[in-house]
Amino acid sequence: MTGLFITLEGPEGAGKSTNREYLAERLREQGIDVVLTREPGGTPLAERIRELLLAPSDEVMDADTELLLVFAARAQHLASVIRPALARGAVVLCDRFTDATYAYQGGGRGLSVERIAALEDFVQGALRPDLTLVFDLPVEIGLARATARGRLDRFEQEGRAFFEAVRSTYLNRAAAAPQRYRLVEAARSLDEVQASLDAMMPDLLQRLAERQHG
Ligand code: T5A
Repeated sequence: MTGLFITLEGPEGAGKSTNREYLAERLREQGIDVVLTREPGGTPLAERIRELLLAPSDEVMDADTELLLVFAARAQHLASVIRPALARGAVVLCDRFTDATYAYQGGGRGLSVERIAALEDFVQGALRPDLTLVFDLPVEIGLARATARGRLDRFEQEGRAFFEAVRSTYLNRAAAAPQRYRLVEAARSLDEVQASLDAMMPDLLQRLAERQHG
């Protein structure tokens, strides 16, 4: 694998999608092959699983069903998009990945870390992101941004305690492995957030060069 796998994480409305586009532009300016993708989703089949996960429904989805659907979509995404892109040397910028499973199904739903880790090993083998940007902001600001956009999906209909647990899971994971995670203070203006992403660019380029030249 000569590419670089970068994931963007954080609660609802943190600005992951907006800044994923921005980072992709900055990298493409340098002539880098960039693949933009997202989870759950990223392939036609995985996007169908996304619809099942996000659509509000009268039938309560069991937490284990949710966990297995997330990893089923991920298996397809890895096989069809992520692994081939990394093999040809691209930078993969992925909006959410397995940290979201630890945050939402672990922190939010209360499933055990061991159960998630077992599926992570089964589906991903040794593959983990090279770098994870955690967009952090107070829950009420993120929910206000998501709400301003319109109809809420199944996750966005959860209560505040759920999102506080999501946020603290992200922060704890980032604190436990500082070499892999970078915290981005996402409550600031978009210009300020993007200036902090610009400041990370030399590190990203160096990591990619090291990967490609051994
Ligand atoms: N999920 C996912 C799991 O439960 N387990 C898993 O394993 C995975 C992979 C996916 C859902 O699936 C769950 C988690 C999620 O609930 P999603 O739509 O992909 O849903 O994720 P969301 O976080 O809901 O996406 P959002 O679009 O709400 O959040 P983003 O991408 O963080 O935010 P973005 O960029 O779309 O911005 C939201 C709004 O805020 C504005 C933007 O213009 C936009 O209007 N904004 C700012 N405004 C002011 N200042 C800034 N700095 C701003 N940055 C963005």
